[in-house]
Amino acid sequence: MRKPVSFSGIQPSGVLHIGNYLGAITQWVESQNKHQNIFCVVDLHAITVPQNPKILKEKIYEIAAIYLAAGIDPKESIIFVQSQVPAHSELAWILNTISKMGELSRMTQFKDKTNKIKKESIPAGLFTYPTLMAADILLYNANLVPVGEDQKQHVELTRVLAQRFNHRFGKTFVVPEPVIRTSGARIMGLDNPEDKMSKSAASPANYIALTDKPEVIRKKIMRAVTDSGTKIKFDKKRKGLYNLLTIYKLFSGKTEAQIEKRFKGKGYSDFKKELADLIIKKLAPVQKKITHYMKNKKLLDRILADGAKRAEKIANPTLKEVKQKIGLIV
Ligand code: ATP
Ligand code: LTN
Repeated sequence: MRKPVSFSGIQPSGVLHIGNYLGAITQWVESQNKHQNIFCVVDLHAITVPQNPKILKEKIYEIAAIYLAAGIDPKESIIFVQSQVPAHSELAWILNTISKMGELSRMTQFKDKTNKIKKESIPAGLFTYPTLMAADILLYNANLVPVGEDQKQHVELTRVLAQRFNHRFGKTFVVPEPVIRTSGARIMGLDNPEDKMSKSAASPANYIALTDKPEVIRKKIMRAVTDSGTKIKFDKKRKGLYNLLTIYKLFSGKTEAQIEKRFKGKGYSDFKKELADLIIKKLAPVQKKITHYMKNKKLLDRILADGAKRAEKIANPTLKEVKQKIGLIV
């Protein structure tokens, strides 16, 4: 039987942190034999807000390097850059013609990203961002779209557009399902355990970037917000400590009971020191691989070119069918 197709994308902007790693990337690696996975570096989405061209280029490579370093096998999965497969832009344009101003205006990400901008200055690309995301997903007839809660609304809109197109022009697209992780890790900010760890956080003290150096990791963990308690226990009410213990649990693979036993009678400082050591140790091989790929741009170029070629084999026939159905000459 054909494996379900899973499509996900990460924008090459900001820094990837251990929240993204533990909450998303490691799950994707684990699902490699269950799904046909397609991982996209969505550079055309990143430019919906101003980017420095030199930094953007490095970030595009870095996301690809992180996918690979985390263990995504480019032979099993497809890893590619969105702008290298022109079908994305073409289908996005066609989907724009069946999208409504009303539904795009209702997207909460659009509202959040534009609430401080004067209406006449809002970049049109921010407004049509979701139609490009719909194109990403629909080109591959993806069944599953693993995303964070904040992206659920965009996947819902993708479903609406797929259904609208199918209704008007005949069955063409698979209607995808969002996959939102409900159990497991939602890593919280180190400086504020009330909110999730986020790459758009105001301060770098909020997160541990996958590329943070050992001394930076140690400093950030030692300074992480906890409470005035003393016992090392998994207690959801003690949010800061609970978050650090969760990070320990995910990186160590130990059970909560094992961890509580290990730190019985020990203080926060001992625990934090061990946690920092553990993160440093677990990230070291990943970081080494990221550096390896970043120093070998030619290798990355080759992997990405191969990924784009394989992506086009799926995307181009879908685009062709779409063009035929709407009456274009192909
Ligand atoms: P931002 O906060 O700027 O929106 P982000 O750090 O949430 O960015 P995304 O690109 O939105 O990053 O998320 C990429 C993936 O990482 C998503 O699947 C999302 O669910 C996951 N993720 C992001 N932050 C966390 C977190 N703190 N804990 C667990 N998973 C996370
Ligand atoms: N908008 C998403 C990134 C993204 C995506 C996609 C995710 C672009 N296209 C297609 C899943 C499927 C974000 O900002 N996290």
